[in-house]
Amino acid sequence: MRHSLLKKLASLVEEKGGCGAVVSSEANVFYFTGFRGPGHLVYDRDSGSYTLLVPALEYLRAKHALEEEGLLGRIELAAFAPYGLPGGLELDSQGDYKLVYGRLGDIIVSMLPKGCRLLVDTDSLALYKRLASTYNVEEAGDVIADMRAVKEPWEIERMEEAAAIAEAALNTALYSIDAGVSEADIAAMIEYEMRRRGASDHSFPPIVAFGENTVYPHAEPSPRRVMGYEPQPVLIDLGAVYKGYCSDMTRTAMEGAREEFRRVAEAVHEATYTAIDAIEPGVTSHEVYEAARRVLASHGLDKYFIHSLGHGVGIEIHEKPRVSYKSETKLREGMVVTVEPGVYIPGKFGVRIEEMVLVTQRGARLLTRYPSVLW
Ligand SMILES: [Mn+2]
Repeated sequence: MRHSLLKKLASLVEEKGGCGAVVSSEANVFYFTGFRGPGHLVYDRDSGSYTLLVPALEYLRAKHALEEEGLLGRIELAAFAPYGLPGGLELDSQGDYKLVYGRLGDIIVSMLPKGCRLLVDTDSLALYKRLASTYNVEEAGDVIADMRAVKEPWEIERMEEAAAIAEAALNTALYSIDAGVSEADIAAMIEYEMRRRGASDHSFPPIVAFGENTVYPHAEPSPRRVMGYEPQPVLIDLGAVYKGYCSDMTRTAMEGAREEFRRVAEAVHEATYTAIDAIEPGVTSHEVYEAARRVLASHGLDKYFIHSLGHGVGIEIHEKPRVSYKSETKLREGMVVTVEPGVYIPGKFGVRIEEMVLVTQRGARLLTRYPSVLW
C-alpha cells in the first residue's frame, strides 16, 4: 500500500535534484510509514534507503506499525536518545535493534551526504535551522500536501469506514434527543458510540447545538443547554478517525419544524446538492463554492453564509484542497472534499448540511450516506 507512496517521495527528490528528504511532521510520517507518533523519516537518494528515527520509548510500537504495513526491511528502524540512556536496556526481546545517541539534527546529518539540496518537511524550527546550516534546504510540506490531496483506494476505504462509524453514532444520538437531554449529553454519547464501534478518536470534538446555539458554526456543547418541550433546531457536526483517517459530516434536524426553519433548511439542502452536482475533475473549487452561493442568493440567504464551502479531508480533518471563495485549485479525481454550506441567522437559528465526497471521473460520489432531510 504505502510502497507506492515511498516511490513517489523518491521521484519527488529526483525531480527537485535533491540528495534526500527528511519528513518530520506527524501526519506526513504517518502517511509514508503507517506509524503515528513522533518520528522522522530520512530518505537517502544515493543508497535508496529509508530510515525511520523514533524516540526509544516508541521503538516497539513503530516496529509493529512498519510490520503491519509490510514495510519493515523497506524502511530501516532506529531509536534515538538525544540525551543518552543508561546502559543495559532492552528495547526489543528479539535483540538486534539500532540505538543512536545524539541530537536529532546531528544524527540526520551523519546519515546523508553534505552540502546538497535536501527536501525538508518539519514543524520544528530548531531542526529546520540545523539542517539549513548544512544543506540547501527546500521546504517540502506543500508538495507532500498536494500528494496527500489525491487519495489511494485503500485510503478512501478507511474514510468510508470512518464515515459509517460516525453515522451509526449520529443515529443513536439523534434518537436519544428528548426533553431534559443536554448538548453535552449528546456530544458524550457520540464520542462513546464512535469509540465502541472502532474509532481510535474523533476527528474533532463533536459540535452539538440546540436552539439559538446553532447560529455559531463552531458551537461548544454545554451541559446547561437542555432540550425542552418546544420544537428547537439541533445541529450536529461530527467525525471519526478510523485507521488514521478522518470523516466529517453535519446534519441539522428539527422535529415539529415551522415554516421559517423549513424554508431555510430546504435552501441549504438545495445549495449542498447543487454544489455536489457541480463537482467533477477539472472544475475549479471556487466554481463549486459559487454554485452553492448562487442557490443561497436566490433565496435571499447568501449574506448568512459566512464560511468557506468545504475542505479536503484525510489524515487531517482539514487538508488540501480548499473549496472556497477565490480558490483556484482544480479538483482532481481521487480528491476527497466536504461540501458544507451553512446559513446562520443571528438571534434566530443556523442550518448546515455537510457531506464528504470523492471526486471521480463521473462526478462526486458521496462517502457520507445518512439521510439529510431531518425536519
Ligand atoms: Mn467540515
